[in-house]
Amino acid sequence: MQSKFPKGFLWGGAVAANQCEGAFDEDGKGLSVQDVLPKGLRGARTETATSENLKLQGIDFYHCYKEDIRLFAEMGFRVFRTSIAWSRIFPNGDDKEPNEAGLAFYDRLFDECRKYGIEPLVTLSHYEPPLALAEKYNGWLDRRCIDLFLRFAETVFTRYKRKVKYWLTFNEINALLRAPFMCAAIKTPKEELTESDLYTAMHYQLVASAAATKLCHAIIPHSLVGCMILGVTVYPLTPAPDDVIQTMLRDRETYQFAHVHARGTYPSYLLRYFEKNNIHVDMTEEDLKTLKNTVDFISFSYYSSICESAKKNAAMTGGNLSKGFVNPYLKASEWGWQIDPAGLRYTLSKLYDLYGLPLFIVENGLGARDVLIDAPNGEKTVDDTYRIEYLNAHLVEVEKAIDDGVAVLGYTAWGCIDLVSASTAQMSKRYGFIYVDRNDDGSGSLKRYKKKSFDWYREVIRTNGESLKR
Ligand code: BGP
Repeated sequence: MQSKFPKGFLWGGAVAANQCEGAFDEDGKGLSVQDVLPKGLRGARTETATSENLKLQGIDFYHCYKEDIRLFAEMGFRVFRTSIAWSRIFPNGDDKEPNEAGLAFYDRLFDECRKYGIEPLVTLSHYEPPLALAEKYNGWLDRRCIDLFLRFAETVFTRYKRKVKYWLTFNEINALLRAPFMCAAIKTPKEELTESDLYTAMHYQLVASAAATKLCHAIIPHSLVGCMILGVTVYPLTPAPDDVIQTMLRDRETYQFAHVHARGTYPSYLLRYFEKNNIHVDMTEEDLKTLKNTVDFISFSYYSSICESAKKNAAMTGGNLSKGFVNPYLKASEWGWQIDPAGLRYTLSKLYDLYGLPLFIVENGLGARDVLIDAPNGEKTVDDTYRIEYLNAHLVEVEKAIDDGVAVLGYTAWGCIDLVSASTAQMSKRYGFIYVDRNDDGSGSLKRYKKKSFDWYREVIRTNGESLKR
């Protein structure tokens, strides 16, 4: 069958600085919130960075990036999504001057990408605000974080204006309401935060996102800026109207964020929610003007779907930050994330119907326990047929959405090289086309091996999707 993927479709892979770079205190880098979260997003924070945190070393991408990008180029990547660790550039978040060694690292990294014709797609904030912002400001509960973020954004836009065209502001911005320390460096325990606190922090990030979008367009006229949403896809558990209404309400928790970014205003249901619940958000006239700087595209992560119900007595499942009810029609990954390729088509179509902006799938993939085996050429490899099946099925659904008329800019498979998991901080939850020899106890040579999916993805990219099994 002839591929429906448009010419120039941006095929590639995605990582985040804190999950792969390591070198957590090298070349002047300050600590980020991730450096004190050794058990992942649900675990408790420690007072300072401890050696049990696998992220401190990551997969040593900070030193191995040349080898890794060469492997991405071998697969034919046209885009590589990563984040700039804010604390490499502004170690305390509020430093007057940026750290030149940190800036120089990303120069080298982006140059290496461009050498192979790979477009960098850069996330400004991927769950890694400087820890000092938590200590000194209580993070994004403080309005001054908007300006500090813009100082960071302006610095990197100016520095990389000839190297980076595609930018994302906040990774999975809607996660802030559930993980305020990790997303927004808010030190106060979540149980002690009021809804006014949480929505005020969210509002500050939305204003910062819009202001950064404006700034980016001014500094890099040909740039394209996107928001990034945790694409929680929700179905009613049954056709009971109460379940359908519950699903609609749950959907709004996700879509409200895309709405502000795409339309430049708060949706009326959210403003009413504030009013009815006595939620006071520190919102100025100036802020509302700033929000009018809307994004060029919407990006999102998609791993699974969940169900909603008005009755609260069914079995629960879900991804990192998205608990819901088990869908009896779907199987799940080893970590209980239900696998639903058609849900990706559904999500793409829904977002496009609502906002009409181009979409970018910037995370998708299967976390699995891979087993290293001997390869015929004397090397080692992984027979990850299960991953190929997962990715193939999802890409076929992306193609159907494109065929339906949805504008999709590209697809970056999550964790294209094995990295440390965000939710569990495990190394053994692997997503990559490239195996990294590192274990949960920190042992391993860090050597890279191509998995079976490596050749499979190379062929998908080479044929612009034609080789997919339909
Ligand atoms: C998303 C995050 C990523 C990534 C991914 C997979 O929510 O943006 O950083 O880690 O989920 O999750 P995990 O690593 O927990 O398997």
